[in-house]
Amino acid sequence: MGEDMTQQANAATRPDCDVVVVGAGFAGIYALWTARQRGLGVRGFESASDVGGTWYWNAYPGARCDVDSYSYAYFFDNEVVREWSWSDICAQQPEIQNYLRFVAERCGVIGDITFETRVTGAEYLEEAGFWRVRTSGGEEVVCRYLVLAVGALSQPKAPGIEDVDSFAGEAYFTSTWPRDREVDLRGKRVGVIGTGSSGVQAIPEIARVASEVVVFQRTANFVTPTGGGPMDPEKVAGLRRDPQAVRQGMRETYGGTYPPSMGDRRFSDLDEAGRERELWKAWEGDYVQLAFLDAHTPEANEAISAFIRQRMLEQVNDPWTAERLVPWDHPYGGKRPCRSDVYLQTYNQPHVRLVHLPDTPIERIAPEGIVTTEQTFELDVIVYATGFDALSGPVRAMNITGIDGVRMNDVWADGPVNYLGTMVHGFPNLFLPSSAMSPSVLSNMATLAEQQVDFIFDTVAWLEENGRPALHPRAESQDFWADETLRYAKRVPGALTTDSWYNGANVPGKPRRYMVYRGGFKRYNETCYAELENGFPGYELI
Ligand code: N01
Repeated sequence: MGEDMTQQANAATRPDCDVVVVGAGFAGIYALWTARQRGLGVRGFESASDVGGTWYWNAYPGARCDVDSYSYAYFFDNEVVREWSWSDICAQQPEIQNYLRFVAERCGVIGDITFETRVTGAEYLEEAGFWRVRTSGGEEVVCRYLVLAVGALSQPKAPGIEDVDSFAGEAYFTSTWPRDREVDLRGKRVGVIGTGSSGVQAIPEIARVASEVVVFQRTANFVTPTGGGPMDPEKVAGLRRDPQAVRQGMRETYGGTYPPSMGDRRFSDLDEAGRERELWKAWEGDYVQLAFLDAHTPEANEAISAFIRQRMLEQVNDPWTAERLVPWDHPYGGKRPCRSDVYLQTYNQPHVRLVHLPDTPIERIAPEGIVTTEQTFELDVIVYATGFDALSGPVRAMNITGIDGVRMNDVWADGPVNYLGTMVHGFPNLFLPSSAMSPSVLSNMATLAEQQVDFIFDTVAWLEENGRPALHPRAESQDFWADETLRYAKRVPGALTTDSWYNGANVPGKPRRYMVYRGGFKRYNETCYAELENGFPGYELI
């Protein structure tokens, strides 16, 4: 018997544990806890040296959450809800990471995690019906269920600029900001490439200390106020009174959030003056994107987009700069909108300058700085806020093989396919929370983490109760889900026509496929549980 066959034979009788969870962010921590609660033996692996996932790595100045802290938290445990107090409606990165450590410690899962260890690949052992997981530490672990809680925004995208390594100064990515030392930008000339949410949050903080800031913008984004500030004690008390009711209630909403403020009138019912009045009310209440009950219609979206553009123009003194900071090329929501109370005003400071790349593109990086078609900008530091190979990227970065040795990367060669955003045909008992085609980044990721992990472990419980070792979705279920994802995306103004990381357009060569399910959290949750209640008709049982 060859070595591999011997290993398979051993693995057939002796998995090392029931579940392996990869990643220790929101989904990973809750998956570890849930596995333990359900009496399953579990191991976790995390490439960082601490818990936090995205909130560990993105430690750039100004990093904070622009989903409010009333919702962006766990609700599975009443005591956690009652013991933790957020300092701001838009919590900062260090606070969110502390929170995740607090929860992981309180739930006793820290000891289950092997840190500073990357899972490099996993293969399905067909005979045994188990997964063999390989790590960067050279370890191999055989398990029955594999949960890849690797996040949606954890695979940084290469900037795609020539001679990046030639720069003689310091260079940082917002997505992997140094954690082991303070980055001192005081008095330095800093160039920032990228004006997505990370750039928009980092630029004002960098401008506070740098002597000169040059922002290299390829595409302008919508920027609206954050709604941040002190938590409302009454709202907090309401959450603490019955966390389970809040948890259930959030699953009944479109976005998986504590009911957000929103307009109570329909755009289509109002005249011009009425629309303007509602837009102002919403802007001042920090919910301009939800100014109307029918905010999703193209007509309402157009009015909302125009209104935000006007408010943006008013915040920037220099007309040339103002005009270029406004997104004229896509409607609100086509790309992921940004939120900041200070970003636009940053350009009113004399040491901050915008470079509009559509006019003068970057040619290359040079030892002294950034070279555009117009001039060379001499810099001490370059900050790349250039984004991620989002949603499918983190899974594609691993080497996963399923039934018949089929590779995930081959199955996903034309873009990710799955059913209900959690499982892929040919990869039994492999679960992918926070990956493509779930409500993911267009819902509250904290609520989604709990929902997906619950669904995964409810599926596992069903298998065990019914004496079935494994399941995976039918190929036709994946076709159905791809159609559903596309059907809902088509309803969203600009979703298919705007270049964005939602559809893979930000990564050169990545197949274009809309990767977020926009049917809403409630419908998503109901569709998942309809499968379970009906004995998984959309799946093949093994
Ligand atoms: O990344 P992005 P991000 N030359 O992809 C530009 C979440 N998040 O890290 O648009 C020049 O949005 C690129 O330009 P273009 C949130 O979901 C949440 O900022 O491709 N420019 C773009 O401007 C967010 O959406 C929070 O033309 C280049 C920028 O880099 C997601 O993370 C906070 C370039 C990348 O923007 C990703 O945000 C922060 C090049 N070669 C982030 N390559 C919260 O508050 C790229 N760009 C919860």
